[in-house]
Amino acid sequence: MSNAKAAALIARAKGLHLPKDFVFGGATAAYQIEGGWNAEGKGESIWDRFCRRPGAVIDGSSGDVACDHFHLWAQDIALMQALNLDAYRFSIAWSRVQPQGSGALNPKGIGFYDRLIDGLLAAGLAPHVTLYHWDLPQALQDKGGWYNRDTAHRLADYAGHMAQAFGDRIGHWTTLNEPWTFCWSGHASGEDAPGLTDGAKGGLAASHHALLAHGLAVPRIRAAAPKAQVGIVLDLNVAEPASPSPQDQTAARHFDLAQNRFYLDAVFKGHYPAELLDLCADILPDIRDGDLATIAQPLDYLGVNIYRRSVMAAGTEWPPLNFGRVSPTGDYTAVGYEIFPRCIHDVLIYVHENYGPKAIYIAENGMATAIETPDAQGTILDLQRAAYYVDHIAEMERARRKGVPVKGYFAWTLMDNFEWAYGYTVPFGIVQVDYATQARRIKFSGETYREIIKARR
Ligand code: IFM
Repeated sequence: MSNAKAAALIARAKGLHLPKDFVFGGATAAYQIEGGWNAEGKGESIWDRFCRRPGAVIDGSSGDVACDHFHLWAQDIALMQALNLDAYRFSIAWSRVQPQGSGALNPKGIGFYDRLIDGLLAAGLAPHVTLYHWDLPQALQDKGGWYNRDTAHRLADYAGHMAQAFGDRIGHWTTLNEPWTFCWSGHASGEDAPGLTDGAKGGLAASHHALLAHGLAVPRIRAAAPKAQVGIVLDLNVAEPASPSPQDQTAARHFDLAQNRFYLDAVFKGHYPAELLDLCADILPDIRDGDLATIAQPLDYLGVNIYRRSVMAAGTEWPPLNFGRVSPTGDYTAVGYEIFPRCIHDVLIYVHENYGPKAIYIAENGMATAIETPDAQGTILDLQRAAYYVDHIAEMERARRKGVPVKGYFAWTLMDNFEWAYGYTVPFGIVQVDYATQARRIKFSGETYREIIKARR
Protein backbone atom coordinates (compact mmCIF):
# COMPACT_ATOMS: atom_id res chain seq x y z
CA MET A 1 0.00 0.00 0.00
CA SER A 2 1.91 3.01 -1.16
CA ASN A 3 1.35 6.73 -1.05
CA ALA A 4 1.82 6.77 -4.81
CA LYS A 5 -1.29 4.60 -5.13
CA ALA A 6 -3.18 6.93 -2.82
CA ALA A 7 -2.09 9.99 -4.79
CA ALA A 8 -3.13 8.34 -8.07
CA LEU A 9 -6.58 7.59 -6.65
CA ILE A 10 -7.04 11.16 -5.42
CA ALA A 11 -6.04 12.39 -8.89
CA ARG A 12 -8.66 10.12 -10.47
CA ALA A 13 -11.28 11.28 -7.96
CA LYS A 14 -10.54 14.91 -8.85
CA GLY A 15 -10.91 14.09 -12.51
CA LEU A 16 -14.46 12.71 -12.29
CA HIS A 17 -16.33 16.04 -12.64
CA LEU A 18 -19.98 15.19 -12.10
CA PRO A 19 -22.42 18.07 -12.53
CA LYS A 20 -22.86 20.59 -9.72
CA ASP A 21 -26.47 19.59 -9.00
CA PHE A 22 -25.68 15.88 -8.70
CA VAL A 23 -26.47 14.78 -5.11
CA PHE A 24 -23.87 12.92 -3.08
CA GLY A 25 -24.78 11.41 0.25
CA GLY A 26 -24.08 8.77 2.83
CA ALA A 27 -26.55 6.03 3.77
CA THR A 28 -27.29 4.16 6.98
CA ALA A 29 -30.19 2.23 8.54
CA ALA A 30 -31.67 2.60 12.01
CA TYR A 31 -30.97 -0.86 13.42
CA GLN A 32 -27.42 -0.85 12.09
CA ILE A 33 -26.32 2.39 13.79
CA GLU A 34 -28.74 3.74 16.40
CA GLY A 35 -28.41 1.50 19.44
CA GLY A 36 -30.80 2.59 22.20
CA TRP A 37 -32.70 -0.58 21.42
CA ASN A 38 -35.14 -0.11 24.31
CA ALA A 39 -34.52 3.55 25.12
CA GLU A 40 -37.33 6.01 25.79
CA GLY A 41 -40.22 3.70 25.11
CA LYS A 42 -38.94 1.96 21.96
CA GLY A 43 -40.65 -1.37 21.30
CA GLU A 44 -38.91 -4.61 20.33
CA SER A 45 -38.25 -5.24 16.63
CA ILE A 46 -37.68 -8.54 14.85
CA TRP A 47 -33.95 -7.79 14.75
CA ASP A 48 -33.84 -7.19 18.52
CA ARG A 49 -35.40 -10.65 18.88
CA PHE A 50 -33.44 -12.43 16.12
CA CYS A 51 -30.02 -11.34 17.45
CA ARG A 52 -30.76 -13.12 20.71
CA ARG A 53 -31.15 -16.44 18.93
CA PRO A 54 -27.89 -18.42 19.42
CA GLY A 55 -25.95 -18.69 16.16
CA ALA A 56 -28.05 -16.15 14.28
CA VAL A 57 -25.27 -13.52 14.13
CA ILE A 58 -21.75 -14.71 13.36
CA ASP A 59 -20.02 -12.90 16.27
CA GLY A 60 -22.97 -13.19 18.66
CA SER A 61 -23.45 -9.42 18.57
CA SER A 62 -26.53 -7.23 18.15
CA GLY A 63 -27.54 -3.66 17.38
CA ASP A 64 -28.28 -2.97 21.07
CA VAL A 65 -25.64 -0.23 21.13
CA ALA A 66 -24.14 -0.29 17.60
CA CYS A 67 -22.69 3.20 16.84
CA ASP A 68 -24.79 4.77 19.60
CA HIS A 69 -26.06 7.20 16.98
CA PHE A 70 -29.17 7.59 19.16
CA HIS A 71 -26.98 9.70 21.45
CA LEU A 72 -24.19 10.78 19.07
CA TRP A 73 -26.32 11.99 16.15
CA ALA A 74 -25.11 15.61 16.43
CA GLN A 75 -21.48 14.59 16.07
CA ASP A 76 -22.44 12.34 13.15
CA ILE A 77 -24.00 15.32 11.40
CA ALA A 78 -20.71 17.17 11.88
CA LEU A 79 -18.97 14.19 10.27
CA MET A 80 -21.26 14.41 7.24
CA GLN A 81 -20.39 18.09 6.93
CA ALA A 82 -16.69 17.26 7.17
CA LEU A 83 -17.19 14.87 4.25
CA ASN A 84 -18.93 17.59 2.20
CA LEU A 85 -22.08 15.51 1.80
CA ASP A 86 -25.25 17.06 0.36
CA ALA A 87 -27.69 14.50 1.72
CA TYR A 88 -28.15 11.80 4.33
CA ARG A 89 -30.19 8.67 3.75
CA PHE A 90 -31.36 7.10 7.03
CA SER A 91 -34.27 4.99 8.17
CA ILE A 92 -36.84 5.40 10.91
CA ALA A 93 -37.06 2.54 13.40
CA TRP A 94 -40.79 1.80 13.25
CA SER A 95 -40.86 0.36 16.78
CA ARG A 96 -39.20 3.51 18.14
CA VAL A 97 -42.03 5.74 16.95
CA GLN A 98 -44.89 3.21 17.21
CA PRO A 99 -43.73 0.52 19.64
CA GLN A 100 -46.42 -2.07 18.80
CA GLY A 101 -46.51 -1.36 15.05
CA SER A 102 -50.11 -0.18 15.41
CA GLY A 103 -51.99 2.07 17.80
CA ALA A 104 -50.25 4.55 20.07
CA LEU A 105 -47.28 6.57 18.84
CA ASN A 106 -44.25 7.20 21.06
CA PRO A 107 -43.69 10.99 21.29
CA LYS A 108 -40.16 10.51 22.62
CA GLY A 109 -39.24 8.37 19.61
CA ILE A 110 -40.71 10.97 17.27
CA GLY A 111 -38.74 13.60 19.20
CA PHE A 112 -35.49 11.82 18.35
CA TYR A 113 -36.16 12.05 14.60
CA ASP A 114 -37.39 15.64 14.99
CA ARG A 115 -34.04 16.62 16.45
CA LEU A 116 -32.11 14.65 13.84
CA ILE A 117 -34.03 16.15 10.92
CA ASP A 118 -33.77 19.70 12.27
CA GLY A 119 -30.05 19.16 12.85
CA LEU A 120 -29.56 17.94 9.28
CA LEU A 121 -31.42 20.87 7.81
CA ALA A 122 -29.50 23.35 9.96
CA ALA A 123 -26.29 21.77 8.66
CA GLY A 124 -27.42 22.10 5.03
CA LEU A 125 -27.96 18.35 4.56
CA ALA A 126 -31.05 17.05 2.76
CA PRO A 127 -32.76 14.22 4.69
CA HIS A 128 -33.76 11.22 2.54
CA VAL A 129 -35.84 8.96 4.74
CA THR A 130 -36.57 5.25 4.45
CA LEU A 131 -39.64 4.07 6.34
CA TYR A 132 -38.85 0.37 6.39
CA HIS A 133 -35.29 -0.94 6.51
CA TRP A 134 -36.03 -4.44 7.85
CA ASP A 135 -36.87 -3.82 11.54
CA LEU A 136 -40.51 -4.86 11.75
CA PRO A 137 -42.06 -4.33 15.21
CA GLN A 138 -42.01 -7.74 16.92
CA ALA A 139 -45.65 -7.24 17.92
CA LEU A 140 -46.57 -7.45 14.21
CA GLN A 141 -44.36 -10.51 13.72
CA ASP A 142 -46.30 -12.15 16.53
CA LYS A 143 -49.39 -11.74 14.33
CA GLY A 144 -47.72 -13.30 11.27
CA GLY A 145 -45.43 -10.48 10.12
CA TRP A 146 -45.10 -10.22 6.34
CA TYR A 147 -47.22 -13.37 5.89
CA ASN A 148 -50.15 -11.43 7.28
CA ARG A 149 -51.84 -9.14 4.76
CA ASP A 150 -52.77 -6.82 7.63
CA THR A 151 -49.10 -5.86 8.05
CA ALA A 152 -49.39 -3.98 4.74
CA HIS A 153 -52.16 -1.82 6.19
CA ARG A 154 -50.19 -1.26 9.38
CA LEU A 155 -47.18 -0.01 7.38
CA ALA A 156 -49.44 2.35 5.43
CA ASP A 157 -50.82 3.80 8.69
CA TYR A 158 -47.30 4.21 10.04
CA ALA A 159 -46.24 5.93 6.80
CA GLY A 160 -49.15 8.35 7.12
CA HIS A 161 -48.18 9.20 10.72
CA MET A 162 -44.57 9.81 9.74
CA ALA A 163 -45.55 12.01 6.79
CA GLN A 164 -47.73 14.06 9.14
CA ALA A 165 -44.90 14.41 11.64
CA PHE A 166 -42.03 15.14 9.24
CA GLY A 167 -43.60 15.92 5.86
CA ASP A 168 -42.89 19.62 6.24
CA ARG A 169 -39.14 18.95 6.40
CA ILE A 170 -38.35 15.80 4.42
CA GLY A 171 -38.26 15.96 0.64
CA HIS A 172 -37.53 12.32 -0.27
CA TRP A 173 -39.53 9.39 1.08
CA THR A 174 -38.65 5.76 0.42
CA THR A 175 -41.24 3.22 1.47
CA LEU A 176 -39.20 0.00 1.55
CA ASN A 177 -35.51 -0.86 1.37
CA GLU A 178 -34.66 -4.02 -0.61
CA PRO A 179 -37.81 -6.15 -0.44
CA TRP A 180 -35.98 -8.95 -2.30
CA THR A 181 -33.43 -9.29 0.49
CA PHE A 182 -35.61 -8.84 3.56
CA CYS A 183 -38.33 -11.09 2.14
CA TRP A 184 -36.14 -13.89 0.82
CA SER A 185 -33.32 -13.84 3.39
CA GLY A 186 -35.88 -13.47 6.16
CA HIS A 187 -38.48 -15.98 4.93
CA ALA A 188 -36.84 -18.33 2.38
CA SER A 189 -33.30 -18.96 3.72
CA GLY A 190 -33.70 -17.66 7.29
CA GLU A 191 -30.32 -15.84 7.30
CA ASP A 192 -32.00 -12.62 8.38
CA ALA A 193 -34.83 -11.81 10.77
CA PRO A 194 -37.34 -13.24 11.40
CA GLY A 195 -35.30 -16.34 10.45
CA LEU A 196 -37.98 -18.34 8.64
CA THR A 197 -36.90 -21.09 6.25
CA ASP A 198 -39.94 -21.48 4.02
CA GLY A 199 -38.18 -21.43 0.65
CA ALA A 200 -39.62 -19.70 -2.40
CA LYS A 201 -43.14 -19.93 -1.02
CA GLY A 202 -42.12 -17.79 1.97
CA GLY A 203 -40.14 -15.33 -0.15
CA LEU A 204 -43.07 -14.79 -2.51
CA ALA A 205 -45.71 -14.38 0.21
CA ALA A 206 -43.62 -11.86 2.15
CA SER A 207 -42.78 -10.01 -1.08
CA HIS A 208 -46.38 -9.66 -2.19
CA HIS A 209 -47.45 -8.21 1.13
CA ALA A 210 -44.41 -5.93 1.27
CA LEU A 211 -45.21 -4.58 -2.20
CA LEU A 212 -48.82 -4.12 -1.17
CA ALA A 213 -47.58 -2.15 1.85
CA HIS A 214 -45.57 0.04 -0.51
CA GLY A 215 -48.59 0.67 -2.74
CA LEU A 216 -50.84 1.50 0.21
CA ALA A 217 -48.22 3.78 1.78
CA VAL A 218 -47.53 5.99 -1.26
CA PRO A 219 -50.89 7.84 -1.28
CA ARG A 220 -50.76 8.20 2.51
CA ILE A 221 -47.39 9.96 2.22
CA ARG A 222 -48.62 12.16 -0.62
CA ALA A 223 -51.79 13.10 1.28
CA ALA A 224 -49.82 14.36 4.28
CA ALA A 225 -46.82 15.72 2.36
CA PRO A 226 -48.02 16.85 -1.06
CA LYS A 227 -44.62 18.13 -2.16
CA ALA A 228 -42.81 14.91 -1.22
CA GLN A 229 -40.81 12.94 -3.76
CA VAL A 230 -41.81 9.33 -3.15
CA GLY A 231 -40.02 6.16 -4.24
CA ILE A 232 -38.95 2.64 -3.38
CA VAL A 233 -35.43 1.20 -3.11
CA LEU A 234 -34.81 -2.13 -4.85
CA ASP A 235 -31.65 -4.21 -4.79
CA LEU A 236 -31.12 -5.20 -8.39
CA ASN A 237 -28.54 -7.30 -10.22
CA VAL A 238 -28.15 -7.83 -13.92
CA ALA A 239 -28.14 -11.62 -14.35
CA GLU A 240 -25.67 -13.22 -16.75
CA PRO A 241 -25.71 -16.91 -17.70
CA ALA A 242 -22.49 -18.70 -16.73
CA SER A 243 -22.40 -20.37 -20.16
CA PRO A 244 -24.44 -20.31 -23.37
CA SER A 245 -26.08 -23.63 -22.38
CA PRO A 246 -29.90 -23.56 -22.36
CA GLN A 247 -29.83 -24.66 -18.68
CA ASP A 248 -27.68 -21.72 -17.60
CA GLN A 249 -29.69 -19.30 -19.70
CA THR A 250 -32.86 -20.53 -18.03
CA ALA A 251 -31.25 -20.20 -14.60
CA ALA A 252 -30.20 -16.59 -15.33
CA ARG A 253 -33.72 -15.79 -16.55
CA HIS A 254 -35.30 -17.33 -13.44
CA PHE A 255 -32.98 -15.34 -11.21
CA ASP A 256 -33.87 -12.16 -13.11
CA LEU A 257 -37.57 -12.94 -12.66
CA ALA A 258 -37.21 -13.47 -8.93
CA GLN A 259 -34.79 -10.72 -7.90
CA ASN A 260 -35.54 -7.99 -10.43
CA ARG A 261 -38.69 -8.38 -12.46
CA PHE A 262 -41.04 -9.52 -9.69
CA TYR A 263 -40.59 -6.08 -8.06
CA LEU A 264 -39.96 -3.89 -11.11
CA ASP A 265 -42.83 -5.29 -13.21
CA ALA A 266 -45.23 -4.94 -10.28
CA VAL A 267 -44.20 -1.39 -9.39
CA PHE A 268 -43.78 0.01 -12.92
CA LYS A 269 -46.13 -2.14 -15.01
CA GLY A 270 -48.79 -3.30 -12.59
CA HIS A 271 -48.37 -7.03 -13.13
CA TYR A 272 -46.14 -9.87 -12.02
CA PRO A 273 -44.13 -11.59 -14.78
CA ALA A 274 -46.29 -14.28 -16.39
CA GLU A 275 -43.40 -16.76 -16.57
CA LEU A 276 -42.84 -16.47 -12.82
CA LEU A 277 -46.54 -16.90 -12.09
CA ASP A 278 -46.60 -20.07 -14.23
CA LEU A 279 -43.44 -21.48 -12.72
CA CYS A 280 -44.56 -20.85 -9.14
CA ALA A 281 -48.27 -21.53 -9.68
CA ASP A 282 -48.38 -24.06 -6.80
CA ILE A 283 -46.78 -21.80 -4.23
CA LEU A 284 -48.23 -18.38 -4.98
CA PRO A 285 -49.60 -16.24 -2.16
CA ASP A 286 -53.12 -14.84 -2.07
CA ILE A 287 -52.94 -12.15 -4.78
CA ARG A 288 -56.30 -10.39 -4.86
CA ASP A 289 -58.04 -8.40 -7.58
CA GLY A 290 -56.84 -4.83 -7.41
CA ASP A 291 -53.59 -5.60 -5.54
CA LEU A 292 -51.39 -4.94 -8.54
CA ALA A 293 -53.15 -1.67 -9.32
CA THR A 294 -52.51 -0.64 -5.71
CA ILE A 295 -48.85 -1.58 -5.99
CA ALA A 296 -48.25 0.29 -9.26
CA GLN A 297 -48.48 3.81 -7.84
CA PRO A 298 -46.79 6.49 -9.95
CA LEU A 299 -43.40 7.17 -8.36
CA ASP A 300 -41.06 10.15 -8.42
CA TYR A 301 -37.91 8.06 -8.26
CA LEU A 302 -36.48 4.59 -8.07
CA GLY A 303 -33.66 3.92 -5.63
CA VAL A 304 -31.23 1.24 -6.78
CA ASN A 305 -28.91 -0.62 -4.45
CA ILE A 306 -26.14 -2.29 -6.40
CA TYR A 307 -23.23 -4.30 -5.08
CA ARG A 308 -22.41 -6.87 -7.79
CA ARG A 309 -23.47 -8.67 -10.93
CA SER A 310 -24.97 -12.16 -10.78
CA VAL A 311 -23.50 -14.92 -12.91
CA MET A 312 -25.96 -17.79 -12.76
CA ALA A 313 -26.01 -21.48 -13.63
CA ALA A 314 -28.55 -24.23 -13.13
CA GLY A 315 -28.62 -25.02 -9.41
CA THR A 316 -30.63 -25.76 -6.33
CA GLU A 317 -31.87 -22.33 -5.14
CA TRP A 318 -35.02 -21.98 -4.79
CA PRO A 319 -37.16 -24.76 -6.29
CA PRO A 320 -38.98 -24.35 -8.64
CA LEU A 321 -36.60 -21.57 -9.74
CA ASN A 322 -33.48 -23.74 -9.57
CA PHE A 323 -30.60 -21.38 -10.05
CA GLY A 324 -27.14 -21.24 -8.50
CA ARG A 325 -24.51 -18.55 -8.29
CA VAL A 326 -21.15 -18.94 -10.03
CA SER A 327 -18.10 -17.01 -8.82
CA PRO A 328 -15.95 -15.86 -11.75
CA THR A 329 -12.21 -15.38 -11.18
CA GLY A 330 -11.54 -11.90 -9.81
CA ASP A 331 -11.41 -9.78 -6.68
CA TYR A 332 -14.02 -10.23 -3.97
CA THR A 333 -15.14 -8.22 -0.96
CA ALA A 334 -15.22 -9.57 2.59
CA VAL A 335 -18.84 -10.65 2.13
CA GLY A 336 -17.94 -12.61 -1.00
CA TYR A 337 -19.21 -10.14 -3.61
CA GLU A 338 -17.25 -9.95 -6.86
CA ILE A 339 -15.81 -6.46 -7.43
CA PHE A 340 -17.15 -5.63 -10.89
CA PRO A 341 -17.61 -1.87 -11.40
CA ARG A 342 -19.46 -2.27 -14.68
CA CYS A 343 -22.41 -3.68 -12.71
CA ILE A 344 -23.56 -0.16 -11.86
CA HIS A 345 -23.57 0.93 -15.51
CA ASP A 346 -25.33 -2.24 -16.62
CA VAL A 347 -28.04 -2.10 -13.97
CA LEU A 348 -28.79 1.55 -14.78
CA ILE A 349 -29.13 0.81 -18.49
CA TYR A 350 -31.32 -2.24 -17.73
CA VAL A 351 -33.69 -0.23 -15.54
CA HIS A 352 -33.79 2.78 -17.86
CA GLU A 353 -34.45 0.76 -20.99
CA ASN A 354 -37.06 -1.58 -19.50
CA TYR A 355 -38.89 0.61 -16.99
CA GLY A 356 -37.96 4.26 -17.60
CA PRO A 357 -38.27 5.67 -14.06
CA LYS A 358 -38.42 9.48 -14.00
CA ALA A 359 -35.39 9.69 -11.76
CA ILE A 360 -32.97 7.19 -10.25
CA TYR A 361 -30.84 7.42 -7.15
CA ILE A 362 -28.07 4.96 -6.44
CA ALA A 363 -29.29 4.51 -2.88
CA GLU A 364 -26.48 2.15 -1.83
CA ASN A 365 -23.13 1.07 -3.22
CA GLY A 366 -19.97 0.21 -1.33
CA MET A 367 -17.76 -2.61 -0.14
CA ALA A 368 -16.91 -4.65 2.93
CA THR A 369 -13.37 -5.42 4.04
CA ALA A 370 -11.93 -7.41 6.91
CA ILE A 371 -11.67 -5.47 10.18
CA GLU A 372 -9.30 -2.52 9.69
CA THR A 373 -6.75 -1.00 12.06
CA PRO A 374 -5.12 2.42 11.71
CA ASP A 375 -1.45 2.60 10.71
CA ALA A 376 1.28 4.36 12.74
CA GLN A 377 0.05 7.75 11.47
CA GLY A 378 -3.48 6.93 12.59
CA THR A 379 -4.70 6.56 9.01
CA ILE A 380 -6.90 3.85 7.61
CA LEU A 381 -5.51 3.57 4.12
CA ASP A 382 -8.37 1.56 2.59
CA LEU A 383 -7.09 1.86 -0.95
CA GLN A 384 -9.27 -0.94 -2.27
CA ARG A 385 -12.45 0.74 -1.02
CA ALA A 386 -11.32 4.13 -2.36
CA ALA A 387 -10.69 2.52 -5.77
CA TYR A 388 -14.11 0.84 -5.55
CA TYR A 389 -15.80 4.24 -5.20
CA VAL A 390 -13.80 5.88 -7.99
CA ASP A 391 -14.42 2.97 -10.36
CA HIS A 392 -18.12 2.56 -9.59
CA ILE A 393 -18.89 6.28 -9.73
CA ALA A 394 -17.06 6.46 -13.08
CA GLU A 395 -19.26 3.62 -14.38
CA MET A 396 -22.39 5.34 -13.08
CA GLU A 397 -21.30 8.52 -14.84
CA ARG A 398 -20.88 6.56 -18.09
CA ALA A 399 -24.55 5.52 -17.86
CA ARG A 400 -25.65 9.04 -16.89
CA ARG A 401 -23.96 10.45 -19.97
CA LYS A 402 -25.91 8.00 -22.09
CA GLY A 403 -29.10 9.64 -20.83
CA VAL A 404 -30.02 7.61 -17.73
CA PRO A 405 -31.59 10.11 -15.30
CA VAL A 406 -29.38 9.35 -12.28
CA LYS A 407 -29.78 12.21 -9.84
CA GLY A 408 -27.74 11.11 -6.88
CA TYR A 409 -25.44 8.54 -5.28
CA PHE A 410 -25.31 7.39 -1.66
CA ALA A 411 -22.25 5.59 -0.33
CA TRP A 412 -22.99 2.53 1.74
CA THR A 413 -22.12 3.29 4.33
CA LEU A 414 -21.43 6.51 6.18
CA MET A 415 -19.76 4.66 9.06
CA ASP A 416 -18.90 1.11 10.04
CA ASN A 417 -21.91 -0.53 11.64
CA PHE A 418 -23.81 -3.71 12.46
CA GLU A 419 -23.85 -5.74 9.24
CA TRP A 420 -26.83 -7.98 10.07
CA ALA A 421 -25.89 -11.68 10.33
CA TYR A 422 -22.19 -10.72 9.90
CA GLY A 423 -22.32 -8.62 13.07
CA TYR A 424 -19.33 -6.26 13.29
CA THR A 425 -16.93 -8.49 11.33
CA VAL A 426 -17.14 -6.87 7.88
CA PRO A 427 -16.87 -3.05 8.01
CA PHE A 428 -18.42 -1.18 5.07
CA GLY A 429 -17.87 2.42 6.27
CA ILE A 430 -16.03 5.38 4.79
CA VAL A 431 -15.64 6.31 8.45
CA GLN A 432 -14.30 3.89 11.06
CA VAL A 433 -16.07 3.43 14.35
CA ASP A 434 -14.10 2.26 17.37
CA TYR A 435 -16.89 0.50 19.25
CA ALA A 436 -15.01 0.59 22.58
CA THR A 437 -14.80 4.40 22.61
CA GLN A 438 -17.35 5.31 19.90
CA ALA A 439 -14.63 7.45 18.29
CA ARG A 440 -15.12 8.08 14.56
CA ARG A 441 -12.21 8.38 12.10
CA ILE A 442 -12.56 9.30 8.41
CA LYS A 443 -10.86 6.64 6.28
CA PHE A 444 -8.89 7.28 3.10
CA SER A 445 -11.99 6.20 1.14
CA GLY A 446 -13.90 9.00 2.88
CA GLU A 447 -11.21 11.51 1.84
CA THR A 448 -11.42 10.19 -1.72
CA TYR A 449 -15.22 10.46 -1.74
CA ARG A 450 -14.91 14.06 -0.54
CA GLU A 451 -12.63 14.82 -3.51
CA ILE A 452 -15.18 13.33 -5.92
CA ILE A 453 -17.83 15.57 -4.36
CA LYS A 454 -15.63 18.66 -4.49
CA ALA A 455 -14.74 18.03 -8.14
CA ARG A 456 -18.30 18.62 -9.38
CA ARG A 457 -18.66 21.47 -11.85
O1 IFM B 1 -25.93 -3.36 5.20
C1 IFM B 1 -26.75 -3.65 4.12
C2 IFM B 1 -27.95 -2.72 4.08
O2 IFM B 1 -28.67 -2.74 5.26
C3 IFM B 1 -28.86 -3.14 2.96
N1 IFM B 1 -28.15 -3.24 1.72
C4 IFM B 1 -26.92 -3.98 1.71
C5 IFM B 1 -26.02 -3.51 2.81
C6 IFM B 1 -24.68 -4.26 2.79
O3 IFM B 1 -24.88 -5.62 2.90
